[in-house]
Amino acid sequence: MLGITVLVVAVERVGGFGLFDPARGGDPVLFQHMFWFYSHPAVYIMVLPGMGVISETVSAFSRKNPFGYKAIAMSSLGIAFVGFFTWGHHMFVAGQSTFNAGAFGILSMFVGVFTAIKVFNWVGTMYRGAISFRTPFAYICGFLYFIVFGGMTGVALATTSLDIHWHDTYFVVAHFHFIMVGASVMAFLARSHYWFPKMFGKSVPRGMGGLVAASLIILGFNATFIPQFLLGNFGMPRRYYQYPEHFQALNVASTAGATLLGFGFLIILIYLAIALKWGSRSETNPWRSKGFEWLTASPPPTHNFDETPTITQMPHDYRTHEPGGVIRVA
Ligand SMILES: [Cu+2]
Repeated sequence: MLGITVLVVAVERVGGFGLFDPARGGDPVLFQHMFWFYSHPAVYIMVLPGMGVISETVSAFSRKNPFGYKAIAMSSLGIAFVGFFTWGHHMFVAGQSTFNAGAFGILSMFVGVFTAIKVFNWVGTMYRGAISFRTPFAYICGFLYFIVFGGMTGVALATTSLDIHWHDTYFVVAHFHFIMVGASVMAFLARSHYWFPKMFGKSVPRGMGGLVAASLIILGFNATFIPQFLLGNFGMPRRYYQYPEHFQALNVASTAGATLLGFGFLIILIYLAIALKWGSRSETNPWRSKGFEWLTASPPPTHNFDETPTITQMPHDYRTHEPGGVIRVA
């Protein structure tokens, strides 16, 4: 879709045809349709792998089989499918009919329903699990918070009457970042800590660095984007760098939050770089995970396995007792 759109723009500009340009008899709303038909599902390119990563990580750090595994898997397919029929929610004020707006609004809310199914099952996986509070678990909690907050503001934005007020304001920017940066980056951080020993054969440091960085990132993120929800609701449009005096305080708060966020990432970079250079060697499976990737050495040799491994358990089967692990299954 993106390729076709770029091609049509090129044909219009080089050939002088009027396809999108209203001055030449084209339709600019057609450009919006083509752009959002691609750009809405594009969000899921980033957040669906994050959801998959969290499903695995929740299971590993609760030492329990994922609760409602099939529901988690099917709701991913549901999001991927319905995501192709929601693009019109970006165009509620582009002269859409009431019927179209209502249909796009309801279809968009289905994404919220599928996400809620996942959240319920992730929390169900944690329930009565033997939770280990290592750094990745902090990011799992952050992820759950951001996806719930971001998801609920998404359902609100899919409501046409509310969207007319919030359209093209900072409210949309804040909602988008809660999902894209909040949820996706939390999943990325959870899994980069989790796979760090797998990738480099070095332990993730157990010091305070992980907790301090996670707190700075989660607090900083809220301080950055909650003021933007407020600014949007007060009517500050997006993509403007000048604004009336009374928006100043909230914009400064947002910048301060972004600074905290930056320091959080800096701390992670520093302690991971130190661990890489001077850290202790990690054991083969430091998290006692049942994932198949942990059956080989860390880091894995080029050929992965010396011989074909015999798989005796499913990758999330935490029912069996392992030395040193307290396993409780609901
Ligand atoms: Cu969208």
